[in-house]
Amino acid sequence: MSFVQSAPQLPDPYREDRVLQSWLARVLPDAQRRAAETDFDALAAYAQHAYARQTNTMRAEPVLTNWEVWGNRIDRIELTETWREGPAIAAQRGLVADGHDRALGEYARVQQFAKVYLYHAASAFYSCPLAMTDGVATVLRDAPNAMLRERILPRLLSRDPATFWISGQWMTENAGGSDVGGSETTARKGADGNWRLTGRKWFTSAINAEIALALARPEGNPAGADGLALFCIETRHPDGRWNGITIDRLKDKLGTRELPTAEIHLDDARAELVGEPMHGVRAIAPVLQVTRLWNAFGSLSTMARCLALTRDYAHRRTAFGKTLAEQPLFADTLAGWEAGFEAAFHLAMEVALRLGRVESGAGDAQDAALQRLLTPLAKLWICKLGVHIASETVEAFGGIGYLEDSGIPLLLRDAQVFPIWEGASNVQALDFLRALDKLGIDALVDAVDACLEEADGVVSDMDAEAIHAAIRHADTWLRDHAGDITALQAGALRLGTTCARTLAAALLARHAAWAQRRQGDFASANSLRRFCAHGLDRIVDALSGTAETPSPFRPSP
Ligand code: MFK
Repeated sequence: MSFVQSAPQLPDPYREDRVLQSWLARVLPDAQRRAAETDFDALAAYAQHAYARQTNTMRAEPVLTNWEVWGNRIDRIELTETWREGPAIAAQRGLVADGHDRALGEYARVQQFAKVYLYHAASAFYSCPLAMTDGVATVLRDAPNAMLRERILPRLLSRDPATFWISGQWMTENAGGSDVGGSETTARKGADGNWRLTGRKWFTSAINAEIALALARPEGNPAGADGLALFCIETRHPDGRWNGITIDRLKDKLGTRELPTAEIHLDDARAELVGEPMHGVRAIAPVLQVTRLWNAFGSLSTMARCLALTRDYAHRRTAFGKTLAEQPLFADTLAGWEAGFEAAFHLAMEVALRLGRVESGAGDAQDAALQRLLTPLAKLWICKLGVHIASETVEAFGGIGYLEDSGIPLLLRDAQVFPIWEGASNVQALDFLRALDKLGIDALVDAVDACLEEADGVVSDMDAEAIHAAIRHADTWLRDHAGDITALQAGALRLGTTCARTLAAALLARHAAWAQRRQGDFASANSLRRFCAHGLDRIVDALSGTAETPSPFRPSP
């Protein structure tokens, strides 16, 4: 028998994750961490179980049956095994409930997102409806409609699988996923006082959800985003029939293939108005803020999976007389991805921390500003980084990494959804610009300064100077272009990426200093050095990348 390579094994995603362990040790109070550890361990065990199963069953997908044999329309969805397990795990482990649990105080969101991070890569994107459910709970919590608060919300926050419901979020129509102001779905108030929605929704993920929030235009309202209103739909009648919904087909997607994403028609679907019969985009914005943070954590979870498998494989695979881990270039390459991942982890966790502080009442204006500014930054940079690291992982596994049944291509295909889902990177960059217009950049500059002050004496002058220089450049660039909306928009992604990387570096510096002083651990400091060496500033020349740059596809004048 010739040589057979042993397959990579997944180490314990909780106990063996240095970055998570170290961050929790610094931030989460000991008693709270101990209390949460049963769930952390259970989610890690589930991840290992699901990984072992997934390597044997690569192609599980949901099945839509539109018609039963006698000719009745049924639109039945059969879910995959991982999806059938989803409600019990989500409810019992508090994947949504924790984030809204006032008893967890300002750390509610941190605890919740640590769980999301542990669960996502095992969830076959059951995390998608959980993200939407979390966002919808955030809206319903403050909704003027008491029925929604009293009847629906407790189900979204339930820790009992028997009563737990998930929610969809139906915004996207054929006319636009980004520009939703052109939505064509109409809302009509009947003589019985009930609202009925009619139209077509084009990307309804988790169509098996019990409820969904949907945008629709009440009859007589003006065109544009402001004329839309936000509605809550229970997808089925109490007897199980669909509530004015037909499922045309499931989308044939590059990744996320266990997630049933549908095209649907609404035909007089009964709905509840969430608040006022206008300003629907403003009303749904909190959903976007929450789901975008889930995206960042989903991408981090994928990266952690990529890195864990690659690192394990690097100790199994021998080439040219050494393991890959002993090959200087392989080790250097891997350390580069790990540094980026670690910085990204700190950025996402900072958003979770600030969100929890704001929601629990422990936060101040600085927390609120940072939460608003950092959410689109985390989404735009971390989700792109996830695609890069997943792509590098395929390469690290060589030919086997290109084969479906290694499970590695799945990581890349799934990672690619994050920069698209809930607003593409350019949409995030423009959202960041809008938030800057309202809040200014001072909160970011102050946050960087505060981190560097805490890191003083431990982090090298060179790293500190690089971080300072990058945030000052962003500040100056903004002032230099104040009022020039074309230049600001053209540079928004470069500016956003620079700010994301710089904040991430500053947060990592603060943590590295803590880990070095308190635990004698230099790992984060090493990551910081490497991350800074890759350069923080992506703004470059203000003119590059604008419409004035000559295109290679146009003939020269
Ligand atoms: C795992 C799943 C896989 C399945 C495959 C997925 C494939 C992709 C499927 C999709 O289609 S995902 C795409 C989902 N779409 C989005 O995420 C929306 C992207 N577009 C945006 O984010 C736009 O910026 C947005 C629609 C929110 C707003 O555009 P508009 O129409 O120009 O409105 P405007 O005037 O900017 O904002 C309206 C109000 O909302 C304003 O409040 P006021 O009325 O008080 O002024 C804004 O301040 C507020 N707002 C907007 N974005 C906000 C926000 N508030 C807080 N946070 C935000 N992020």
